[in-house]
Parts: sequence; C-alpha cells; structure tokens
Amino acid sequence: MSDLIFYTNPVSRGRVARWMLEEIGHPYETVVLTFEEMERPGYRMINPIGKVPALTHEGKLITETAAICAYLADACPEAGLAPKVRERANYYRWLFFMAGPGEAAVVDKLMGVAPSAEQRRFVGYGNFDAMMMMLEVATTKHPYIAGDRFTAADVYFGGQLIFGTEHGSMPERPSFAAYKERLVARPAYLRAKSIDDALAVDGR
Ligand SMILES: N[C@@H](CCC(=O)N[C@@H](CS)C(=O)NCC(=O)O)C(=O)O
Repeated sequence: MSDLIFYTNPVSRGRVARWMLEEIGHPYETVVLTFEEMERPGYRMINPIGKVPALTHEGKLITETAAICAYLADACPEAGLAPKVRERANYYRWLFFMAGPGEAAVVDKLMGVAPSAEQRRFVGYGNFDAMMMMLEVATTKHPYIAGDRFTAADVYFGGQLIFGTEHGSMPERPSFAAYKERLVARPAYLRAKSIDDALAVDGR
C-alpha cells in the first residue's frame, strides 16, 4: 500500500492534483468518489467540507489543490518542482494569485456577480478584466511562471488556465498559447489526462 492516498473525482479540480502526482512520480493509491459519496459521513471524516481533491501522506491530510501541489513539491524534492526558497517570489506570487483572486473572479463571473467600481476597491481581484490582465503579466515575461524552469506553480496555475480557456470561463490571450503548449506536451500531463478521461468515461 502506498503512503500517498489520493481522493478525487475525474471531473473535478482533482485533475490538477493528479497531474502533480504524475509529475512527482511517486506511487499513489487513488480513491475515486462520486459527488454523492463525498457527502457521506465516511468521507466527511477525511474532508469535513466534502470536497475533492484531498490527499493523505504519512498520516497527514492535505486539501486545496494549490496546497497539494506546493506540498508535494516540498515533500518530494527529488522531483525538482520547487525553486530554492530565495527564488520563490514569482512561484508564491502566482500560485496564491490563481488560488485566491483568480479562482474567485472566475467563479463570481460564472454566477453573474460583477463588482461595481466602488466594490472593486475591496474585492481581492478588482474586477474580472483586472484579474485577466494579471494572468497575461504572469505568462509574458518567462517561459514558466516562476522563471525559466517548470515548477509546481505551473501545474496549478497552468491547470486552471487550461481548464478555464478550454471551457470558456477565461478568455484566450496571445501570451497563453505558447505557455499552454509547453504544459500540455509534458508526459505527466498526458498521463494524468488519459487516466481521468478514462475514469470519466466509466461514469465515476
Ligand atoms: N478550494 C478547493 C475546491 C475544491 C472543490 O470545490 N471541489 C469540487 C469539485 S471541482 C467538489 O469537490 N465539489 C463537491 C461538492 O461540493 O459537493 C480546491 O481548490 O481544491
């Protein structure tokens, strides 16, 4: 039995966490849950909010897709997916930007919520266009968002960007194309995608 147990659904943010697990290359056990199963007391004992993904590792529980990516990069340094601590400015900046303001802006837009000019002063993402402008900033300067090298921040940031632009919840921008091409060519991305696509076809 693996010391990594991954709770997921193939049509969920768990797809990004699986990509990270595949990048790490450490064996892991997958528990696929339907959305109904996530509501049951057994799973609520693992994640009280009843959401996936969740991961247990050596008796510790990690939830939140961005945290799972960052945790695995640190827990498995041999994969080389976390920059040195003093080189983490962009790594943290864009990981946290996407997990907080980026995700909130997309979800608000999907729900038809648009901050007024006054509200944008206290809304963390400003407004949707300001958030999108920041994604362009992140993808313009370097080949990867933390610099010249692929890191766990690309798995999370890039995973959200790929999903958002494919499903129309984020508009395309010229700087996204080359960045996304680099990501979707990665063997770990392709492995994770094919595992989850097959599970989704099975109706899980
Ligand atoms: N903040 C969490 C969000 C997780 C989340 O909302 N997962 C959805 C699927 S994408 C879920 O499990 N929904 C089931 C439910 O709420 O009943 C993360 O980033 O991992």
